[in-house]
Amino acid sequence: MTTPKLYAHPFASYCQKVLIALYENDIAFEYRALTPEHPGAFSELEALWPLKLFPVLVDGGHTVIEASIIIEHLQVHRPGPVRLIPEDPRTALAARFMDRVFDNYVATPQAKLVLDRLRPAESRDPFGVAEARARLDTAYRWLDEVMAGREWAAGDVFSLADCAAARALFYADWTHPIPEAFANVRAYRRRLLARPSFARAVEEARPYRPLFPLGAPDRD
Ligand SMILES: N[C@@H](CCC(=O)N[C@@H](CS)C(=O)NCC(=O)O)C(=O)O
Repeated sequence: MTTPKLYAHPFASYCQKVLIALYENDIAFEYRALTPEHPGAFSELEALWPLKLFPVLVDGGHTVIEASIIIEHLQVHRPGPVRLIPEDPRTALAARFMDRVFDNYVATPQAKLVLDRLRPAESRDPFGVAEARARLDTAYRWLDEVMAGREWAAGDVFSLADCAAARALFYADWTHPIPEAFANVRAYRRRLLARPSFARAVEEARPYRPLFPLGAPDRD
């Protein structure tokens, strides 16, 4: 069996989602890091996926795109002791739903706030930024109720949804802090930071913190 290749950047939110999955099951891979030390990696990525978004996994004959689909692929082709797509179909459905929640309603508005800062001053979108902040506030409030009775996003077991949640809540709290009143969300974010797979991804990304467009806070 050949070693899969991952095109990714250590500091990128969607890449960390997949790195967590790889680390959870100790899956060996060749890291085609999209960093200046690997000048050819970006043109290889572009040849694989014209949209040039990352992560992309190349595994045998498969070019696998979209972080959630990569994690689904790993479950099928490289299963390990940690089932990130739960065996019980109802729990799997809950995991997939919460995965969508973290990508669509936490990571997406968080990215809006960051990407707006990268625009030329005259092309900024204050209305869209206000909408994104309001969406994050609503998502935090909803999540606080959901997480009141759960250790992990889909219940008792660590899953795809927690891979999505870890980096989404990590960067969302930097960007639009989670209010202290939402103690369940804050405690869940701390649990995620203590999970060895995510702790490793955070450590590997630490040198890149000066790249954070809003200025990284002096904390995890
Ligand atoms: N829906 C994609 C999103 C991937 C994505 O937005 N990746 C970011 C890095 S976290 C990216 O490629 N940014 C570069 C760009 O927008 O040109 C997924 O789930 O993998």
